Amino acid sequence: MKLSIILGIITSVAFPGVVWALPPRGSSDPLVSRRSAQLQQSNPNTRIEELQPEASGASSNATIQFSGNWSGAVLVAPPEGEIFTSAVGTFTVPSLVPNGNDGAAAAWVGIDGDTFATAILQAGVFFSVSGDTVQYGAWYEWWPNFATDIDTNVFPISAGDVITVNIDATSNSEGTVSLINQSSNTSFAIDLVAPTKLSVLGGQNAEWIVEDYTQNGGLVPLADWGTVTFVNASASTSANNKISLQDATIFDIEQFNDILTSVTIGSDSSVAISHT
Ligand SMILES: *[C@@H]1O[C@H](CO)[C@@H](O)[C@H](O)[C@H]1NC(C)=O
Ligand SMILES: *[C@@H]1O[C@H](CO)[C@@H](O)[C@H](O)[C@H]1NC(C)=O
Ligand SMILES: *[C@@H]1O[C@H](CO)[C@@H](O)[C@H](O)[C@H]1NC(C)=O
Ligand SMILES: *[C@@H]1O[C@H](CO)[C@@H](O)[C@H](O)[C@H]1NC(C)=O
Ligand SMILES: CC(=O)N[C@H]1CO[C@H](CO)[C@@H](O)[C@@H]1O
Repeated sequence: MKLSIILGIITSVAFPGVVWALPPRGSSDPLVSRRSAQLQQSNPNTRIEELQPEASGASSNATIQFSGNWSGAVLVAPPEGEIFTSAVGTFTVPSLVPNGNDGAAAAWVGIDGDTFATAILQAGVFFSVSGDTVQYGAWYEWWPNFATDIDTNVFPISAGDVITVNIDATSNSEGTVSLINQSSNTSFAIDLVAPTKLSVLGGQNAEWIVEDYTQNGGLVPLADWGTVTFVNASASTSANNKISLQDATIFDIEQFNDILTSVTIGSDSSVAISHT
């Protein structure tokens, strides 16, 4: 489904359902409205170029950078002469608690969208808190399309579900994304095509991310998701090489000079992404 909305290079987000016009404090308007009524989009990485490694609590030799939107691990280039053709990772859906601070975020696995900024093939799970309501849902997106939410009657998501996301590019303009619920051994898969000629994949980046996504063109307030840890994470290339997270670049979300996340590469196949 292509929504015919002309996007600037960087605008909306992939997740159905949260418009974030911030009401005045004390207003009873929900900060996070029903996702299904909104246009959500996961976007390319907005890198913040200055490096502040001392602020990051680096626990490995991974390079740390800051982003307005992305926290997590990015393989920023495939081996010479190869391209990334798949990325996989497994995470447990975090349990969000209504705490008076409405917000949302999305955990996903994808190909491209960092240094290669004209396409992203991705899928994952969003989580949002609005008042007393916590919502979870799975989605997929080939940027610059908006996110498509997967019907929760078909693939319901709950806190504690162990979800494996597989992203497979079968060509630069075709791919398959799948989500597997390890808790019940059920799955959802769909074939996608590049939404435009300009959004073919480059296979230059592979990533495991928790994102501050956009809704109706504005960033959602970031929810406190605690920690999302991707495990069994790796990418594969056109030469059938399996690439670990060993040399991934770490991104932390920085907004208004505040560093909002803490990211740690725990092993060559895992990355823990915490809201701080
Ligand atoms: C970082 O790199 C140095 C030098 O290559 C190495 O001795 C050290 O073990 C590395 N540390 C980690 C945490 O990987
Ligand atoms: C995953 O499995 C658990 C346990 O059976 C179930 O509660 C949950 O709704 C399932 N989620 C999906 C997305 O199928
Ligand atoms: C999970 O489902 C797949 C496909 O339906 C099946 O082949 C596999 O045996 C199942 N695994 C378990 C542990 O039930
Ligand atoms: C990670 O992979 C190992 C080996 O295939 C498997 O035993 C384990 O269950 C996986 N972990 C998760 C959380 O899927
Ligand atoms: C694509 C997108 O939404 N980019 C946003 C990332 O975050 C910064 C602020 O931290 C916004 O200014 C960008 O618009």
